[in-house]
Amino acid sequence: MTLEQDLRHALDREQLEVFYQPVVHGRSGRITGVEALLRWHHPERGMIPPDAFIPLAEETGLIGAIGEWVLETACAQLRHWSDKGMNLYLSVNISERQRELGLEAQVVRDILERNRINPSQLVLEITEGLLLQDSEETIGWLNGFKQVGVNLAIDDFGTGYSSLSYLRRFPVDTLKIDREFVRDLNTDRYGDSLVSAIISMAASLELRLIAEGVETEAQRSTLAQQGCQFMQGYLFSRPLPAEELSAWLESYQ
Ligand code: G
Ligand code: G
Ligand code: MN
Ligand code: NA
Repeated sequence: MTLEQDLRHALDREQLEVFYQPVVHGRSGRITGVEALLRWHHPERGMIPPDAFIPLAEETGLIGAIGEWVLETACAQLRHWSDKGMNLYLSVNISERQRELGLEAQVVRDILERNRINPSQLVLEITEGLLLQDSEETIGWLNGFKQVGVNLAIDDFGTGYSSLSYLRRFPVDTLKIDREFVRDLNTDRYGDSLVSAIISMAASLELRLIAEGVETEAQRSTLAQQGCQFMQGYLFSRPLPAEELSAWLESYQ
């Protein structure tokens, strides 16, 4: 069997699982939200990370059904956490391909309504590459989500060859600093300067900022000092299955 044939059955054979990684307020350590991250438990190959099958899912169009399943599953989980009194937001990665594959604003609205989730609790993460194309179709697609009341984040910010002017044309609320920049913090002065430039740019554009890949206390404290409010990374928690994250949330603080 090829990986593609296996992927065609992954959904109905219940081999896909959504993991969750907390996003915290860097100064207080308070948890503000979770990012949904897809995993594939392959019967022979073991756990396959998304980088190894999302591109295939995009090429084959399977990302349409898989992406909707992720959104539905993660929203149902958020409802469960809300019922337990936890006030979190949920961030879900979406691919550009999902635009042609039927992920319309109305679909997202239906999923939110079914799970009684307020649209302001959902963030859709898109990659910088999508914005670089700067097409009318993309802008219209994203504006549809904004009209539903959903927030939009740019993932892996800083890795594209961007003209920053696109930030004004797209209805984004949040930037996620790619972990490459966080890794270079405290190593040389250029690393620190780049991050502080991104932080001040986000502040002046009134964008929320999240640093990804925070692994050390030194990185956390430098980011907090420079004014980056929100963080995500192994220092706080790896992405975990829902049950494990529930336990983690209950024991934390
Ligand atoms: O979990 P991990 O760090 O291995 O994820 C790697 C990348 O895979 C993420 O940065 C994200 O862009 C992508 N990814 C994870 N889950 C999903 C998903 O449900 N849909 C899409 N389109 N991409 C995802
Ligand atoms: O959506 P995005 O491409 O940002 O996906 C986040 C990816 O980064 C996930 O695959 C997750 O497993 C990974 N990740 C999350 N926190 C850390 C971290 O602190 N260090 C590293 N190296 N990877 C991380
Ligand atoms: Mn992401
Ligand atoms: Na990403």
